[in-house]
Amino acid sequence: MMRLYSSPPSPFGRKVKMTAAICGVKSDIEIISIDGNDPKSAELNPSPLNKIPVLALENGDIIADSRVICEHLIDYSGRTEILPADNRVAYLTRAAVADGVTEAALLMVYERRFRSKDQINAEWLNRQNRKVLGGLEWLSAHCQPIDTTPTLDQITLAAALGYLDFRFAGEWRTRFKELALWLTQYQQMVPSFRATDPSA
Ligand SMILES: N[C@@H](CCC(=O)N[C@@H](CS)C(=O)NCC(=O)O)C(=O)O
Repeated sequence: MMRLYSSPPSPFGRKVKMTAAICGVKSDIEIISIDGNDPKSAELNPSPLNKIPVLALENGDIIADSRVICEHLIDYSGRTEILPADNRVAYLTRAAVADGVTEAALLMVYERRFRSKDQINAEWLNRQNRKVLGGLEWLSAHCQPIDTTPTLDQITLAAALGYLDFRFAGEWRTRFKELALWLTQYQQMVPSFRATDPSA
């Protein structure tokens, strides 16, 4: 049994959980919940960076970060259509841009969470917000309709948009209507997206 260290609100953890479900390997993975704000819980985390998600294999090896875990699960399950060999770099680039949106949004959340009110840097927040908006603009122009099985870039995009819904009250939806429609389609087609909704 593999062990996935994660937490329900983590967008990168959600991406991995959806990938595991879509690959059909969910039952091979035990989920260990980590609360990064609780030092006792964080001690359980085998990641040398103390980040989540991280996957521990039966032989004790760890796999990080979420991108590598997803690629591992796709290889392990043999579900290669989730990351097609044709145009692989284009799929990985769309996934990297969607992850970049999540990273920028996460940095905005951390700026407000870990700094006192008078330390919060508005220019830093704007800088990250421009990355979120620029990323969404680009993804809106490059996202693909979902076929029977979502691909890794689409799973990553859904995790990013789901995080914006969760932490920023879905503000992106008025400006990016096509992405909002796309996410509705994804939500209808992918049960693991609904099952991993952090606000449910
Ligand atoms: N690039 C990493 C990012 C992981 C990440 O930033 N995880 C957050 C939670 S969603 C975390 O562990 N934050 C704790 C910290 O940065 O100390 C990945 O794709 O897994």
